[in-house]
Amino acid sequence: MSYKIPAFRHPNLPKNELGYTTKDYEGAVSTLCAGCGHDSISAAIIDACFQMSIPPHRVAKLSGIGCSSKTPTYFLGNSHGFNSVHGRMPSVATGANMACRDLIYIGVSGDGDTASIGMGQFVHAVRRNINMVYICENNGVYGLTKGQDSATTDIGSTSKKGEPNALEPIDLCSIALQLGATFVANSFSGDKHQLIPIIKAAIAHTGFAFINVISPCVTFNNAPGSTKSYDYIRQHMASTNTVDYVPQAEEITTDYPEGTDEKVTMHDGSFIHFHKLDSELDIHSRRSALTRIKDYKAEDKVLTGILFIDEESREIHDTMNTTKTPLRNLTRPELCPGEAALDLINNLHR
Ligand SMILES: Cc1ncc(C[n+]2csc(CCOP(=O)(O)OP(=O)(O)O)c2C)c(N)n1
Ligand code: SF4
Ligand SMILES: [Mg+2]
Repeated sequence: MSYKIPAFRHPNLPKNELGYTTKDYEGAVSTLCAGCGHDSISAAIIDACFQMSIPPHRVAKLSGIGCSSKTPTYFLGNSHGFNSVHGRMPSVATGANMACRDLIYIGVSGDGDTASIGMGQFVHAVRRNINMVYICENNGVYGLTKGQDSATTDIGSTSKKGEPNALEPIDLCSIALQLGATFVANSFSGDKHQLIPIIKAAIAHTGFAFINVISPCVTFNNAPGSTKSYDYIRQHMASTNTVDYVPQAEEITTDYPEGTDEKVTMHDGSFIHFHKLDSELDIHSRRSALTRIKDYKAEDKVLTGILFIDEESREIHDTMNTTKTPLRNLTRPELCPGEAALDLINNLHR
């Protein structure tokens, strides 16, 4: 049986600055299991893009393979998309971004896709500071292939039919921080009030923005012994901060309380306003973020929120001094400047 999203929507749905409603940011109907955390993340991406009034044709969605990697079909149906090979999303995103820097790149991956087969690709996308949002929908399990433990499964955690996991997990936020990621956040699919502003901030960030989202797999990893279940995360989640994303030129009407508040200005003039719940966390310090992740883990807590931002981030195009023109728009004389230019280069090497 095939399903279709009904075309009818309430006529008074709110519109954004472009005159679009959330319907213009939706995709095909999801075929994931009912209650899967990944669907909530898709909904958060839809809301974030709608609220930021992003023209859908300016977004390119990329993914690998997995239930998580299927999700770009379920959001932003009017955007560009490329569903690649297991673990290969970062290289496809890198190539697309190098060829055209004008688009907003949203990569979606899973914990298997990122922390196992795709780890080699992930680390280089971080290191190169590719200007993209990278969302790892982390359920601590290989959902699509029916529930094997992944590299992010905690020690002692049990999936539906498995034995307690014996191996140390990989903490992707810590890895991203150590490799120099310029934006790192951790969140939970069941907390859209936290996740939506984080996604908006990540889109506004210049450079590689990594968001690890704990996203329970209701079919294979929502059992009482699992540390990635809805119950476990709700009981062990601790937020570092609450975040407001304030677009450039928007009037500031919110009355922010003094004290543990902080304003971070983004390259485009928009800013993120933090209300810090953990006064020990300095969001400009990698060391502070790494220490706090460990501290909370030792107390059996999952630290969520934006953990680190580098306001001075230089994305790869700035570092490599590449052309601002998308490659498809370069003309023949620009690509092939002639014999005199070639002679000049050759003479430099003589
Ligand atoms: C090269 C290759 N190896 C293995 C597979 C089988 N495979 C498909 S999805 C997957 C794991 C998916 O896990 P994850 O990335 O965590 O996504 P989830 O389904 O949990 O969202 C594997 C091993 C594959 N498709 N391609
Ligand atoms: S198997 Fe798990 S990850 Fe895959 S759609 Fe179902 S609940 Fe989601
Ligand atoms: Mg997974």
